[in-house]
Amino acid sequence: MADLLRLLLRVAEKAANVARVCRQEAPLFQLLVQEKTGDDKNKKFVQDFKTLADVVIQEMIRHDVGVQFPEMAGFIHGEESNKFENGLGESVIVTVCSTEEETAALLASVLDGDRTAASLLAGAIHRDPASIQSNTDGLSVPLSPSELGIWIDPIDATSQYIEGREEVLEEGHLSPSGLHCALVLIGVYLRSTGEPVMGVINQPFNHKDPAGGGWKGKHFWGVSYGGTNICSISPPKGGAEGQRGLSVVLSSSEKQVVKEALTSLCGADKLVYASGAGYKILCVILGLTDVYVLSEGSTFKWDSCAPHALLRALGGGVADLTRTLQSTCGAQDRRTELTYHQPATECKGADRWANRGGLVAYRDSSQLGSVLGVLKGKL
Ligand code: 2IP
Ligand code: CA
Ligand code: CA
Repeated sequence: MADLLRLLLRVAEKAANVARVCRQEAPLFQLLVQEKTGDDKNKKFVQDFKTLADVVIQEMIRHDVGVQFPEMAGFIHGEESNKFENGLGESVIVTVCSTEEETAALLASVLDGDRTAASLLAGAIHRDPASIQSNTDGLSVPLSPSELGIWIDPIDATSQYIEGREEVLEEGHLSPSGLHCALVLIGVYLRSTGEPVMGVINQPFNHKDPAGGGWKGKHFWGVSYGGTNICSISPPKGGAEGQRGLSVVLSSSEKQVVKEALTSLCGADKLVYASGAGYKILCVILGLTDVYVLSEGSTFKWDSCAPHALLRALGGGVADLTRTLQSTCGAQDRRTELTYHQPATECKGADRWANRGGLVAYRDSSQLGSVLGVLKGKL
């Protein structure tokens, strides 16, 4: 498991490099932010490029993990499909080839012959990332790769990534929107039970290098299986809630009835809003807020798997909101935790993997209990 964790930290850093390169290199940045003007062909092409960044990152992760752990190859899933249909109606299977030149040639065919953009992307995909500082020595968990599956969200909060607003993050504060909400999420689950056992989160745009070297990222990881619970982040000191009162984060599009119920519990100033499903769970992990409530089925397995593993390692979790509200055991019912191995067979396409009952992410089950208490009977 330690080998797998180190590999995931590396590929997540490579993914972050690709995400940064797309914003830093002018020929790629132009494609990312171009106004949707011009002829129809151009409009479609710009749309394609935005999806291409995600597809390329996911395929790179799938490729690198499959090479080192062939037993996992059929169990690496993600938000994107590698069959890429460009606006011209051509369909290309995006794969990472064994050499940079081959990958560049393949990408050029997707990018309508734009060789400059294709070689910049291929360069980032094949370049070794800077070494990752992570204290994984001595980590030993009795699980083998053949028991595990992976969920990847190559870029979560894509809209924030494309909009690209730069925020200076204040220590200990949640910043609701901007580039820092974009995250690379890689979660590992147990094929037999669907429980999340390992997660890596890479935040490609954490801060700007004061020496002018561009954006620097930050990474977080956690492992939770059996008696082993290790997280790269320590739990917030002395229960953050003690000093400031319970705080809950929501999507700005959350239902009014949920907003009202939670205002009655924590007061309007402790109800905060932020972009990105992954970023909101990360805020709970970091103790910037206590609970994340989502009443809609608008997130997917790839959004929650990685941060869920970190929360479990810290003693918290992510539960299915609808099922938890129906459970007679409430906050203590571990059976309502989200799982990652079974699709909703009655649904089609991406919806098969939606967290259909909504979700609630928490570090502390007594805080979960208070939130469930005010939501009961309201939804
Ligand atoms: C999205 C993204 C959105 C989130 C939505 C996710 O993933 O995280 O921000 O909505 O649920 O599926 P909200 O910000 O309202 O929580 P992606 O960016 O990968 O499509
Ligand atoms: Ca997502
Ligand atoms: Ca995504």
